[in-house]
Amino acid sequence: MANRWINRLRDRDVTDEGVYLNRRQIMGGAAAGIGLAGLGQGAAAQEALTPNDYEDITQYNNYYEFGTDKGDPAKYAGALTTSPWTVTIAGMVDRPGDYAFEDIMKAMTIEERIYRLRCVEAWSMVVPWNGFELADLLNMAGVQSGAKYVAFETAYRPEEMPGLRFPVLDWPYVEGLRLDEAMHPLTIMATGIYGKDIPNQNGAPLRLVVPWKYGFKSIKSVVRITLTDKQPPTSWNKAGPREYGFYSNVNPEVNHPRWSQADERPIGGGLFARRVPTLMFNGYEEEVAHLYEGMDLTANF
Ligand SMILES: Nc1nc2c(c(=O)[nH]1)N[C@H]1C(S)=C(S)[C@@H](COP(=O)(O)O)O[C@H]1N2
Ligand SMILES: [Mo]
Repeated sequence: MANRWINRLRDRDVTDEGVYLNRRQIMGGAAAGIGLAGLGQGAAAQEALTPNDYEDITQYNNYYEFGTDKGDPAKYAGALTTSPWTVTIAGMVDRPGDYAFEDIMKAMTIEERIYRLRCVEAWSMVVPWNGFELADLLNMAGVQSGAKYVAFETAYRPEEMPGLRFPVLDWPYVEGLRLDEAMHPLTIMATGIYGKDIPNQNGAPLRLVVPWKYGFKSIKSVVRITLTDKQPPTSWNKAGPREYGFYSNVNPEVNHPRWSQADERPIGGGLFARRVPTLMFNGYEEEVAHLYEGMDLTANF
């Protein structure tokens, strides 16, 4: 299954890939292109991933604070003021406080990670993110021993976010991870795409990316991170608890109550693009399956 996926991605337009490889050479040492070299099949699969076009990644978005159509975020998210930006780190940490985005960037190592993004709506993309490991940020704040979960919150700006007028979700958008998921080396805070600052519609100036979970876990434009000993509420789970669980790991064997999760539609493949099989943990099974050992993934969906 993994091979079919890789081959299909390689069949895509080589022009964009050529431009991209060229850019990677320009970026030199900063662009390793491989998140976890040497971690077996997952890393091998990742090396072979061909990213979607910049166009696809930045014009087809989910960011409901700016509207529910896929084109709305690109149209309206420009209104979001992303500088200055402060991330409040609170709860069970040794060094709580308001961290300026620039200070975070100075302290972090920016890497490139080419990850699959699989939306719960059954479409997918491959995105070349730039960002840093969330673990590095959490360690900077000093996680206390009793902490078990990490809660995240998106900016709440009614004057800049037209979508907040509609009660689609209980705003602000909130998400959460178990601490071991948050500390996993695949989990990043993305600050760029294709080597440029991340566009507003993709979650500027920094957004979570958890590649083995459905896209809605990857919360955008984060203003608050709270370490806690209780499982935090999450926006989609509050909106539809039977449809969206806390874990929301990509799993082709656990269907959404209203549609199959066995396969997906890669964005950028054109109108008649074939669907491709969805991979367990979105292709990151080797890296993350151990986090869920002994858990019933149907009950903990
Ligand atoms: N704050 C916020 N974060 C969000 C969303 C949102 O509506 N609001 N949508 C989520 C969903 S459903 C997906 S699939 C991804 C999409 O990320 P992208 O637009 O960068 O592809 O962002 C996630 N993060
Ligand atoms: Mo999504």
